[in-house]
Amino acid sequence: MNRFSVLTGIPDFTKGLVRELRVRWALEEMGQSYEEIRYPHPETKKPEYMKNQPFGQVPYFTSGDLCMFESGAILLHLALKNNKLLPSDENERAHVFTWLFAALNSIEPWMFHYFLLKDDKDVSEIVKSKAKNLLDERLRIVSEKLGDRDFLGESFSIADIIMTTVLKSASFMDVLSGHKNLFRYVERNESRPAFKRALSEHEKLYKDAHAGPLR
Ligand SMILES: N[C@@H](CCC(=O)N[C@@H](CS)C(=O)NCC(=O)O)C(=O)O
Repeated sequence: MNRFSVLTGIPDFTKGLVRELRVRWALEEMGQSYEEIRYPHPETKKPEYMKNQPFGQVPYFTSGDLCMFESGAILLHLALKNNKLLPSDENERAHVFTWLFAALNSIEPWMFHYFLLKDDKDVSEIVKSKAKNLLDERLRIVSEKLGDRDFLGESFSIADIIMTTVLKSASFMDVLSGHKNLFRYVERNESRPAFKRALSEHEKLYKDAHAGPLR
Protein backbone atom coordinates (compact mmCIF):
# COMPACT_ATOMS: atom_id res chain seq x y z
CA MET A 1 0.00 0.00 0.00
CA ASN A 2 1.19 3.52 -0.84
CA ARG A 3 1.31 5.59 2.33
CA PHE A 4 2.62 9.08 2.97
CA SER A 5 2.88 11.43 5.93
CA VAL A 6 0.72 14.52 6.27
CA LEU A 7 0.51 17.33 8.82
CA THR A 8 -2.54 18.19 10.89
CA GLY A 9 -3.19 21.23 13.03
CA ILE A 10 -1.49 23.67 10.68
CA PRO A 11 -2.85 27.11 9.70
CA ASP A 12 -5.38 27.53 6.90
CA PHE A 13 -3.07 29.67 4.75
CA THR A 14 -0.98 26.55 4.05
CA LYS A 15 -3.98 24.88 2.34
CA GLY A 16 -2.95 23.71 -1.11
CA LEU A 17 0.72 24.52 -0.51
CA VAL A 18 1.95 21.55 1.53
CA ARG A 19 4.25 19.31 -0.47
CA GLU A 20 2.35 16.15 0.39
CA LEU A 21 -0.14 17.39 -2.23
CA ARG A 22 2.41 16.55 -4.96
CA VAL A 23 2.46 12.89 -3.95
CA ARG A 24 -1.31 12.75 -3.59
CA TRP A 25 -1.80 14.38 -7.01
CA ALA A 26 0.65 11.98 -8.70
CA LEU A 27 -1.02 8.93 -7.12
CA GLU A 28 -4.46 10.22 -8.20
CA GLU A 29 -3.18 10.71 -11.77
CA MET A 30 -1.77 7.18 -11.75
CA GLY A 31 -4.97 5.64 -10.40
CA GLN A 32 -3.10 4.29 -7.38
CA SER A 33 -4.78 3.94 -4.01
CA TYR A 34 -3.11 5.40 -0.93
CA GLU A 35 -3.40 6.03 2.77
CA GLU A 36 -2.22 9.06 4.66
CA ILE A 37 -0.33 8.89 7.95
CA ARG A 38 -1.36 11.87 10.05
CA TYR A 39 1.00 13.74 12.36
CA PRO A 40 0.10 16.79 14.43
CA HIS A 41 2.82 19.39 13.69
CA PRO A 42 5.23 19.04 16.63
CA GLU A 43 5.33 15.24 16.30
CA THR A 44 7.28 15.52 13.05
CA LYS A 45 10.22 16.90 15.06
CA LYS A 46 10.51 13.82 17.24
CA PRO A 47 13.35 11.34 16.68
CA GLU A 48 10.90 8.57 15.77
CA TYR A 49 9.47 10.61 12.89
CA MET A 50 12.91 11.83 11.83
CA LYS A 51 14.03 8.26 11.19
CA ASN A 52 11.72 8.46 8.14
CA GLN A 53 12.21 12.13 7.25
CA PRO A 54 15.47 13.40 8.77
CA PHE A 55 14.48 17.07 8.40
CA GLY A 56 11.25 16.56 10.32
CA GLN A 57 9.08 17.54 7.36
CA VAL A 58 6.30 16.05 5.26
CA PRO A 59 5.99 14.04 3.19
CA TYR A 60 7.77 10.79 3.64
CA PHE A 61 6.49 7.94 1.50
CA THR A 62 6.37 4.27 2.31
CA SER A 63 5.31 1.15 0.42
CA GLY A 64 6.23 -2.34 1.60
CA ASP A 65 9.87 -2.26 2.71
CA LEU A 66 10.56 1.08 1.05
CA CYS A 67 10.62 4.32 3.00
CA MET A 68 11.80 7.51 1.28
CA PHE A 69 11.44 11.28 1.40
CA GLU A 70 11.80 14.35 -0.89
CA SER A 71 8.67 14.94 -2.95
CA GLY A 72 10.61 15.12 -6.25
CA ALA A 73 12.32 11.78 -5.63
CA ILE A 74 9.00 10.23 -4.58
CA LEU A 75 7.37 11.34 -7.85
CA LEU A 76 10.29 10.00 -9.87
CA HIS A 77 10.06 6.67 -8.06
CA LEU A 78 6.28 6.42 -8.63
CA ALA A 79 6.52 7.40 -12.30
CA LEU A 80 9.25 4.85 -13.00
CA LYS A 81 7.54 2.12 -10.99
CA ASN A 82 4.10 2.60 -12.55
CA ASN A 83 5.35 3.63 -15.97
CA LYS A 84 3.10 6.68 -15.88
CA LEU A 85 3.52 10.44 -16.26
CA LEU A 86 6.85 9.95 -18.05
CA PRO A 87 7.43 9.75 -21.81
CA SER A 88 8.75 6.43 -23.16
CA ASP A 89 11.23 8.11 -25.50
CA GLU A 90 14.61 8.41 -23.73
CA ASN A 91 15.34 11.98 -24.80
CA GLU A 92 11.82 13.15 -24.02
CA ARG A 93 12.13 11.53 -20.63
CA ALA A 94 15.44 13.30 -20.00
CA HIS A 95 13.69 16.56 -20.89
CA VAL A 96 11.07 15.86 -18.22
CA PHE A 97 13.81 15.09 -15.65
CA THR A 98 15.45 18.39 -16.58
CA TRP A 99 12.31 20.44 -15.92
CA LEU A 100 11.49 18.54 -12.75
CA PHE A 101 14.91 19.45 -11.35
CA ALA A 102 14.69 22.99 -12.73
CA ALA A 103 11.47 23.53 -10.80
CA LEU A 104 12.98 22.16 -7.57
CA ASN A 105 16.49 23.49 -7.94
CA SER A 106 16.37 26.65 -10.05
CA ILE A 107 12.96 28.11 -9.19
CA GLU A 108 11.76 26.91 -5.79
CA PRO A 109 14.84 28.04 -3.79
CA TRP A 110 14.59 31.60 -5.19
CA MET A 111 10.93 31.67 -4.32
CA PHE A 112 11.55 30.45 -0.84
CA HIS A 113 14.37 32.96 -0.42
CA TYR A 114 12.09 35.85 -1.39
CA PHE A 115 9.23 34.46 0.72
CA LEU A 116 11.47 34.43 3.81
CA LEU A 117 12.70 37.99 3.27
CA LYS A 118 9.72 39.86 1.91
CA ASP A 119 7.91 40.64 5.20
CA ASP A 120 10.95 40.60 7.47
CA LYS A 121 11.30 43.97 9.18
CA ASP A 122 15.02 43.37 9.81
CA VAL A 123 15.73 43.07 6.09
CA SER A 124 16.36 46.22 4.06
CA GLU A 125 14.24 47.15 1.05
CA ILE A 126 17.35 46.88 -1.13
CA VAL A 127 17.93 43.25 -0.16
CA LYS A 128 14.21 42.46 -0.65
CA SER A 129 14.26 44.08 -4.05
CA LYS A 130 17.37 42.10 -5.06
CA ALA A 131 15.71 38.85 -3.99
CA LYS A 132 12.56 39.79 -5.95
CA ASN A 133 14.58 40.65 -9.07
CA LEU A 134 16.36 37.29 -8.93
CA LEU A 135 13.03 35.49 -8.67
CA ASP A 136 11.45 37.61 -11.42
CA GLU A 137 14.27 36.73 -13.76
CA ARG A 138 13.83 32.99 -13.11
CA LEU A 139 10.08 33.23 -13.67
CA ARG A 140 10.61 35.23 -16.86
CA ILE A 141 12.78 32.44 -18.22
CA VAL A 142 10.25 29.70 -17.33
CA SER A 143 7.52 31.78 -18.96
CA GLU A 144 9.60 32.21 -22.11
CA LYS A 145 10.50 28.52 -22.28
CA LEU A 146 6.92 27.36 -21.75
CA GLY A 147 5.60 29.82 -24.33
CA ASP A 148 2.09 28.84 -25.41
CA ARG A 149 2.61 25.10 -24.87
CA ASP A 150 0.34 23.22 -22.48
CA PHE A 151 3.07 21.16 -20.82
CA LEU A 152 6.81 21.28 -20.16
CA GLY A 153 7.20 18.05 -22.15
CA GLU A 154 5.08 16.61 -24.95
CA SER A 155 2.33 15.56 -22.57
CA PHE A 156 1.42 16.01 -18.92
CA SER A 157 4.19 14.60 -16.70
CA ILE A 158 5.61 14.60 -13.16
CA ALA A 159 7.55 17.76 -14.12
CA ASP A 160 4.21 19.54 -14.58
CA ILE A 161 3.04 18.42 -11.14
CA ILE A 162 6.16 19.80 -9.51
CA MET A 163 6.29 23.01 -11.58
CA THR A 164 2.58 23.71 -11.03
CA THR A 165 2.91 23.37 -7.26
CA VAL A 166 6.04 25.54 -7.24
CA LEU A 167 4.37 28.26 -9.33
CA LYS A 168 1.27 28.07 -7.16
CA SER A 169 3.36 29.28 -4.21
CA ALA A 170 4.61 32.13 -6.40
CA SER A 171 1.07 33.18 -7.22
CA PHE A 172 0.39 33.62 -3.50
CA MET A 173 3.23 36.16 -3.37
CA ASP A 174 1.80 37.97 -6.39
CA VAL A 175 4.95 37.53 -8.44
CA LEU A 176 3.32 35.80 -11.39
CA SER A 177 1.64 38.91 -12.73
CA GLY A 178 3.09 39.73 -16.11
CA HIS A 179 3.32 36.03 -16.96
CA LYS A 180 -0.19 35.21 -18.13
CA ASN A 181 0.95 31.95 -19.69
CA LEU A 182 2.19 30.75 -16.27
CA PHE A 183 -1.13 31.66 -14.67
CA ARG A 184 -2.97 29.76 -17.38
CA TYR A 185 -0.58 26.81 -17.00
CA VAL A 186 -1.31 26.57 -13.25
CA GLU A 187 -5.05 26.98 -13.80
CA ARG A 188 -5.14 24.38 -16.58
CA ASN A 189 -3.23 21.79 -14.55
CA GLU A 190 -5.29 22.47 -11.45
CA SER A 191 -8.47 21.88 -13.41
CA ARG A 192 -7.47 18.24 -13.97
CA PRO A 193 -9.86 15.82 -12.21
CA ALA A 194 -6.94 14.11 -10.42
CA PHE A 195 -5.77 17.43 -8.95
CA LYS A 196 -9.30 18.27 -7.79
CA ARG A 197 -9.62 14.90 -6.06
CA ALA A 198 -6.19 15.34 -4.44
CA LEU A 199 -6.98 18.86 -3.24
CA SER A 200 -10.32 17.80 -1.83
CA GLU A 201 -8.64 14.98 0.17
CA HIS A 202 -5.86 17.36 1.28
CA GLU A 203 -8.40 19.94 2.49
CA LYS A 204 -10.05 17.36 4.75
CA LEU A 205 -6.94 17.62 6.93
CA TYR A 206 -7.94 21.17 7.82
CA LYS A 207 -11.60 20.40 8.54
CA ASP A 208 -10.51 17.43 10.56
CA ALA A 209 -7.44 19.05 12.08
CA HIS A 210 -7.85 17.65 15.56
CA ALA A 211 -8.90 14.16 14.61
CA GLY A 212 -5.52 12.87 15.72
CA PRO A 213 -3.11 10.64 13.91
CA LEU A 214 -4.44 7.89 11.66
CA ARG A 215 -1.69 5.34 12.15
N1 LIG B 1 12.32 19.23 -0.04
C1 LIG B 1 11.24 18.68 0.73
C2 LIG B 1 10.57 19.82 1.47
C3 LIG B 1 9.51 19.34 2.42
C4 LIG B 1 8.86 20.51 3.16
O1 LIG B 1 9.33 21.66 3.09
N2 LIG B 1 7.78 20.20 3.89
C5 LIG B 1 7.09 21.24 4.64
C6 LIG B 1 5.63 21.29 4.23
S1 LIG B 1 5.47 21.87 2.58
C7 LIG B 1 7.10 20.92 6.12
O2 LIG B 1 7.00 19.78 6.52
N3 LIG B 1 7.22 21.96 6.93
C8 LIG B 1 7.16 21.85 8.35
C9 LIG B 1 8.49 22.03 8.98
O3 LIG B 1 9.49 22.27 8.29
O4 LIG B 1 8.53 21.94 10.20
C10 LIG B 1 10.25 17.95 -0.21
O5 LIG B 1 10.09 18.42 -1.34
O6 LIG B 1 9.68 16.92 0.19
